[in-house]
Formats: sequence, structure tokens, C-alpha cells
Amino acid sequence: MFVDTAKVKLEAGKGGDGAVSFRHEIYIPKGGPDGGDGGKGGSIIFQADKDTNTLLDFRYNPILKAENGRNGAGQRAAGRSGHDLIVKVPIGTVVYRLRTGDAAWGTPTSDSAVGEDAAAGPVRDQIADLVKDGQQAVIAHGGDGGFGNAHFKSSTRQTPRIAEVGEPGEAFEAELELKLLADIGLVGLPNAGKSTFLSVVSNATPEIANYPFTTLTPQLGVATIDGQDLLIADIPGLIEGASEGKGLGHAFLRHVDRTAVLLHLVDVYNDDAGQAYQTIRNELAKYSDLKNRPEVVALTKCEGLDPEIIKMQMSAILKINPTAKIFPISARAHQGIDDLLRELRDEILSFSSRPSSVGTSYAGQPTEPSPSETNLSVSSGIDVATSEGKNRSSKDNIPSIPVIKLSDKQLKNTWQVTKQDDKFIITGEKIEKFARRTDLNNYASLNRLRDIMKKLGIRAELTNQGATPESIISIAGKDFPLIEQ
Ligand SMILES: Nc1nc2c(ncn2[C@@H]2O[C@H](COP(=O)(O)OP(=O)(O)OP(=O)(O)O)[C@@H](O)[C@H]2O)c(=O)[nH]1
Ligand SMILES: [Mg+2]
Repeated sequence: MFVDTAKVKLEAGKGGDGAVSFRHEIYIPKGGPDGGDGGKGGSIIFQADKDTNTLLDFRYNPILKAENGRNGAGQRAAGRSGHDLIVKVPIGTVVYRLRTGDAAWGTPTSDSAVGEDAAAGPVRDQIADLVKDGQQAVIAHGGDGGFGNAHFKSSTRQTPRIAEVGEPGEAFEAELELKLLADIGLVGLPNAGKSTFLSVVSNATPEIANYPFTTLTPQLGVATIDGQDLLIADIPGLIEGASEGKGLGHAFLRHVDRTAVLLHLVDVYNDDAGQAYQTIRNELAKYSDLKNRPEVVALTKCEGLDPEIIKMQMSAILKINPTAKIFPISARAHQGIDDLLRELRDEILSFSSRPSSVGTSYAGQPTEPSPSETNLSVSSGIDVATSEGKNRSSKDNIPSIPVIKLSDKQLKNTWQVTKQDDKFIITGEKIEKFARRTDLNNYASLNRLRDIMKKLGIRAELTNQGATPESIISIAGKDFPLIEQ
């Protein structure tokens, strides 16, 4: 079964806790601290795999967990790191992190939910697009292990009883979407001859039959013309109202969303080829910006047909779109196929150097690695990026306003205090990381966190905002009083 969308819950491994331990050796009466560090939690890594072609597995197995790191032990023994979980996904899988604002699941991202639209459901942030066989992306990071007490020895602190707890691994819900990567997308009414065309020009063996909706799942095939490979995606036929869910709906259009050019097949035996053409154009217009995608039209099943009929059908299409490029073909009799493939190849190449193509969703992935080295979308993708660069440089004459940016390190140190009911919520990369690693049940650890708050200036701000010693402070979901009661 072909499944091209899935929702999964991800839970990367927790880091192991650091140990509190002291050396006990026979001739060393007062051994120093020797608690080892906890191991790192395993991460969840997705890997594009050419032999995987559906997201079906995720429907059966919607929770992915990586192994936790082990705790540290005495004699400076570090805990073993948790194994990463490598998950194979089809090439063309796009991963979105869902931001539901639901604190019950996962750690919400610390940045504010820009553009959140309650009516439209959770906001999706694209976090990976796996377009090349073997390409990997860390989707959920494992937590760091906590330091053992051996780390906390100093001249003033000879017997530290502090160890950090391991950080939790990232946990969140993700949506996966398979968007096939191809140079050419086949569109047309059911029975137009799309799969037959694919079977004739490529090595693919799609199902073909004389009834509508033969093709139920997208298919890929590679055609070769003059030594160049063209990757073609065949999708189920569209009908009027597909965008409202009629027929098989227009959900499959996502598989031609990343193609450089559409091949629109129109059956010459239609009563009115113009109307058939218009129906599909209307449906394409309702799906993102596919109506602006370069298009070539093939009038199919033309073998042995009266040239007058072919001409009549071509002019019916030209009436709808006077600039349409129409090729009469017959897949069955192998007529007009090579000329059509050459035109498609030229379209792909010119698409790649067309500045106006920047900003289409296809061009939205310009710097991603290509699906295959020989595939023409290689040049499409990379050249699009270049043309965008050219556009930018033409604007270089405009005097630019200097923007002062914080360094990465400064950004990590920044924090914010917000009052929510009776609690003071503190956010900030560095302070949250420390808090996650603090064992609230360990008095010495908690006081270390309070020290760090003081050093970063948070304590002063809390007092400014009216915090009292009993006030509850909340950092990274951990609550404790400002001063030990
Ligand atoms: N005479 C003739 N028949 C053709 C030609 N190409 C396709 N057909 C026939 O048209 C019918 C439909 O072909 P398919 O390739 O399955 O059509 P499709 O567009 O993939 O249809 P769906 O998958 O249902 O959307 C089949 O009976 C094919 O044999 C052709 O060049 N000449
Ligand atoms: Mg078909």
C-alpha cells in the first residue's frame, strides 16, 4: 500500500545522569570525587533510502524512540551513550515539526509561535527535506549526559556532592509528507494515456487499462533522450472537482509539485479536447502555483487518425490557451515521442535559467542536493539558486542599513523573564539547558542553578519584577522557589 503522509511522535533518548561518588582506596584516606558523566541520549535520524517508497510503516508504528544514555558511575566511569535510531524514509520525504502549543506533549520550541493560526490547526515548521539516497538528517536530538561530581572539584570545593541529571531528549510530533522528485509530472483526465506514455518511454511498468482510475498510486520512471535522463512522475487522473475531493482528489498533485515541467495529456478522442484541457487547468489552478508551471501538451492516441480531426482538436486547445505547445503523439505506435521528449528536456533546461521561476514552490528548494546526478532537475535546482543570486546582486546599489547582530554565544546567554499568574517563567537557551540538567532533589545542584541565575543577572531582574524569596520560578518545566525555604 502506498501511503504518502504520516504523523509520528518522536522521542529522542534522555542523557544519562552524572554520578556522585568518592574514591575509596585502601591507602588513600580521603579520595577525591570520582563520579563519571552520564552518556548522551540517542538521536532520531532519518535517512533517505531508494528502496523505501512508502510511508506506510509509520502508520503502524507512529511512535519512534531512541535509546537513553546510561548513568555515570564511580571511578570516573562514563555511562554508555544511547544508540541513535536510524529510520529509513523514501527519497522526497519532507519532515515538519508540529507546534501545537500543547505542553502535554513534548518540549515546545522556545521561539514564539510566529504566525500561529488557531483555525488552521498546528503550525508546521519544515525541518528536513530528504532528497538524495543515503542523505541523513537528525530529526530529534538526544539529550546531553549530566556531568558527574568529578567535574565539580575546585580548590574551594573538595568534596562536591553535585552531579547533573541528563537532559531529556527532544520530543515532539512530526508530520511526514512524501513529495516525489521528478523533472516531469504527468497530468490529465483519467484514461488520457498517462501510464501508457510512461510505460513506453521508461522502464516503469504501470498498470494500464481502458477504464478511469487505473492508476491509484504515483509511479516514477526514467526516460532517456539523447543520453540525458528525465525523471517522470505519473499520478492518478484528475477530474472536475478534484480539489473538492472528487475522484481520487487532488492530493496526489503534491507529487508533481516539485517537477520542473508538467506534461498535460489530452485524449484526442474527447468530444471537445478544449474542454478536457480546461477542466484540468482549472484543477491545477486550485493547487498552489501549479498553473504557472511550464507545461507541454500531448494529444494522445493519434495513430491512424484523420489529420483534420487532430488539427481540429489542437485548435480547440489553442482557443483556451493560444500559447499552448501541443504535440500529437501515439504511445502505442511510438509516434511523436522523441520530439516530445526533446521539447520537455528543453523546457526543463530553460526553466532552470528563468529568473521568473524563482519563488515557485519547485524553486523553493534550490540549494537542496539533487535526486540523482544524471537527472536534469540537478541543473534546474542549482541554476535557480544562481538566478536568485543574480537578482539579489542587481539590488546591491541600494545602500544597506547596518544590522547589529548578537553573536551565537551572546544569543545563547540571553534570557527573558515573564510573569504568569504567580509564577516567574524564565526562558533562554543557556539557562534552560542548565535547568534541564539540574536535579531538583539535590540541594547542592539546585543551589548551583540559583548561582548561575545570579551570575547571568536573572536574579536582579526577578527582584525588579517583584519576586519574593517564596516566589516560584519555572525554567524548562522545572519549578522551584527562588530561595530555599
Ligand atoms: N489507441 C491508443 N490507445 C491508447 C494509447 N495510449 C493509451 N491508450 C489506451 O488508453 C487507455 C487508458 O490508458 P492509461 O495509460 O491507463 O490511461 P491513464 O491516463 O493512465 O488513466 P488513469 O490511470 O485511469 O488516470 C488504455 O486502454 C490504453 O491502452 C495510444 O497511443 N493509442
Ligand atoms: Mg494511469
